[in-house]
Amino acid sequence: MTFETILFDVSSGVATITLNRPDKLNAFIPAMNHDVMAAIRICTTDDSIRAVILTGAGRGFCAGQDLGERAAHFALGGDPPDVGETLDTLYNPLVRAIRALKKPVVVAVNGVAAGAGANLALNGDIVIAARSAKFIEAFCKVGLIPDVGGTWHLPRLVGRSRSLGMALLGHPVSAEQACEWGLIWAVADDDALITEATAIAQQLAAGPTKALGAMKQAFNASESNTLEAQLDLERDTQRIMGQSDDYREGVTAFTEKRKADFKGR
Ligand code: T3D
Repeated sequence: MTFETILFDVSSGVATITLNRPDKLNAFIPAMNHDVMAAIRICTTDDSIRAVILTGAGRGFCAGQDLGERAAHFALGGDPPDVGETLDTLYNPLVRAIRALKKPVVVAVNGVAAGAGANLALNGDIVIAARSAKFIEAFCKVGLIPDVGGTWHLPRLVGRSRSLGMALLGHPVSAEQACEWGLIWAVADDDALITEATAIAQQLAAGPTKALGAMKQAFNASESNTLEAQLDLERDTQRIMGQSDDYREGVTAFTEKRKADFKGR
C-alpha cells in the first residue's frame, strides 16, 4: 500500500511509519491523519507485524496541526473551524488506535515535537528521542489547550507542576530534560536514533507478542482501576497467557538453557 503523506515499511516483523512532510516539519494535514490511521489498521490486522516504530522524516518529528491550512482559512474570512470536530474525527481516533494496538509502539522522536506532535509522541509505549530533539507544548502560543491526550499523559508522566509549566509557558524541553523527568524512556545520539529504536523494536518483535499486548492493556486499565480490580485483571489475563504457545516455549527454553523462540501465539 502506498501513502501520500507517510512512508510505510515492514521488515523483520517491525513496521515503520514515517511522517513525511519534512518541509513543514511533518505538521498534520487531514490526509496525514488518515494515512497514519490506515497504517495502524494494517499493523493491527497483519499478524506478521509484531512491533511498530513511529518517526519523522527530515529534521523534525512533528510540528502539530498544520497552521498554514488554518491561516489560509482565516485569511479567506472563514468562520472559526470546529476544532473539537477535528479532534473527534482526526486525532482522537489515532490516540485510541495506538493505545489499543496489541503490539508495542516505539516512537523515535528525531527532532522537534510540538503541539499535537509532542502529545502524539507521548502515546507511544517506548519513546526514545534524539539528543537534539525537543518537546514543546506549543498550544499556549495559538490560544488552545494541549490535546491528543496531553492533559492526560503529562501530569501522569511528569506531575502537575512540570506539566503545567510546559503547557502554560510553552518552553521547549530538551530530550535530556524530558528523559530526566520521566517524560520519555531514553535519549540517543542523533545519528544513532534509528539504529537504537530499530534494535528496541526488533527485540519487541521477537518477544511474546500476546503477552506484550496484554501488558499494554493491563497498564492502560491500571490508570483508572483500584488495586482490587487490577489484581483481578492480572489473574484473568495471566490465566489466558498461561495457555499460550509462547508461555510453554519460554518455560521450555529456560530449562533447556537456550533463547526462547517466541512466535507471538
Ligand atoms: O485543528 C486544530 O487546529 C486543532 C489541533 C491543534 C493541535 C496543535 O498541534 S496546535 C499547535 C500547532 N503547532 C505549533 O504551534 C507549532 C508551530 N511551529 C513552531 O512553533 C516552529 O516551527 C517549531 C518550534 C516547531 C520549529 O521551529 P524552527 O525554527 O526549527 O522551524 P521553522 O522555521 O519555524 O519551521 C520550518 C518550516 O516548517 C517553516 O516553513 P517555511 O517557512 O520554511 O516554508 C514553517 O512554517 C513550517 N512549519 C512549522 N510548524 C508548522 C509549519 N507549517 C505549518 N504548520 C505548522 N504547525
